[in-house]
Amino acid sequence: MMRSTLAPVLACIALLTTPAAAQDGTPTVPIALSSFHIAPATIHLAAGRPVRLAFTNDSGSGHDFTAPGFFAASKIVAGSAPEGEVELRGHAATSVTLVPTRGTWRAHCSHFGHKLLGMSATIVVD
Ligand SMILES: [Cu+2]
Repeated sequence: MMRSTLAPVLACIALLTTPAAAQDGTPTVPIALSSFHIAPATIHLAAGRPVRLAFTNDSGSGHDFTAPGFFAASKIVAGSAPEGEVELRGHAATSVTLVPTRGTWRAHCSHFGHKLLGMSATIVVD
């Protein structure tokens, strides 16, 4: 458990301190969380191709991007999504680089009531 929780943290620090990760040719897909919206509502990814999901929280309150099926089916290369969730404090940003598997998954913010207020998205990998 120690290894699986520490390694992504170290990878995340490396991403934050060096711009190299953004220059390695891996395409970046921005995903913006706000109160109460996830944009884009449909996230289209290419199966088997590494992609950097760049999450931003454009609001002052906390939100998360919860997609356990999607993250479980993906090979995470950098960053982390513990228990299928990327948590962002207000105005925070983080990224997860992964290789997605073909399929269609639901994503939402698991904060109380936020999904009902509109914080859901669909991830289409083909
Ligand atoms: Cu939320």
